[in-house]
Amino acid sequence: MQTTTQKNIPALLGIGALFVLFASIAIIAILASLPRPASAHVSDAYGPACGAATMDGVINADEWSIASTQTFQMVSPSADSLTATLYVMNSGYYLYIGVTINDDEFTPQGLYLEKGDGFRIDFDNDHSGSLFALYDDVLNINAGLPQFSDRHLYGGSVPTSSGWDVDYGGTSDGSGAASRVSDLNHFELRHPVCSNDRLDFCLHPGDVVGFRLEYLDAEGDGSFGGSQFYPGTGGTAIADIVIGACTAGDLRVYLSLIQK
Ligand SMILES: [Ca+2]
Ligand SMILES: [Ca+2]
Ligand SMILES: [Ca+2]
Ligand SMILES: [Ca+2]
Repeated sequence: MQTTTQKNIPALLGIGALFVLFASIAIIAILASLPRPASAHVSDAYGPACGAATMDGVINADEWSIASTQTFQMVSPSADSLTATLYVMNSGYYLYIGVTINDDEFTPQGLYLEKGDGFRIDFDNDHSGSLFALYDDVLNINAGLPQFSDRHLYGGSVPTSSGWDVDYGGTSDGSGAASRVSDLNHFELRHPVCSNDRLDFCLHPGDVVGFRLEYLDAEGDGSFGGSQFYPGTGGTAIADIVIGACTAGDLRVYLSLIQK
């Protein structure tokens, strides 16, 4: 003869299964509602990596050994694809970016490209998944002088137009240099993680900032050799940088300044 408790077991099991079902649905709903990262692919994420480098236009293997690094083919709508290696790291004060690219010459001045070969780096400051928002940070590093320029999206008639921060009430923050090393063009720059200039991004440890590289190739005769992009050509082709909690690197930067 079954006890009352034994008789209720099937009912209890049914209630338990229903509870598990509803709990699963609730968890799935919560996960679906959480904010998702911007469109970048996980393989296009750099950092966190803590370090600092000397801005002399030479990507020295030792100084960039700690950096987050990838080698890839640039994407070009009109020219043969070049191969680039990107290095990313940060100290407590600066974000450091280095790039080498197998351009066949280093051209400091062109007819269309006033400062010759160079990278334009567009940032998606708020990690929204789209480039070219007003005041988004833009950095340029060129073969010709001045090699480094701190810029921003200023909202001109051409949506992708950038202007110098110093021409719009901002400040020039950071430095960089470029040179020809063996059969590669080397570019390196640094920019404050948070400069307090409204025309720059302000990032903190753990923050993710999106970016896109555009290489503007000046040919040896001064003509325009075309644009090359990474990770892609569109305004939503964006790779990510994760800012590290890098207090030790900051000390190294300040020490080098004190020693000068
Ligand atoms: Ca260097
Ligand atoms: Ca600035
Ligand atoms: Ca800027
Ligand atoms: Ca070139």
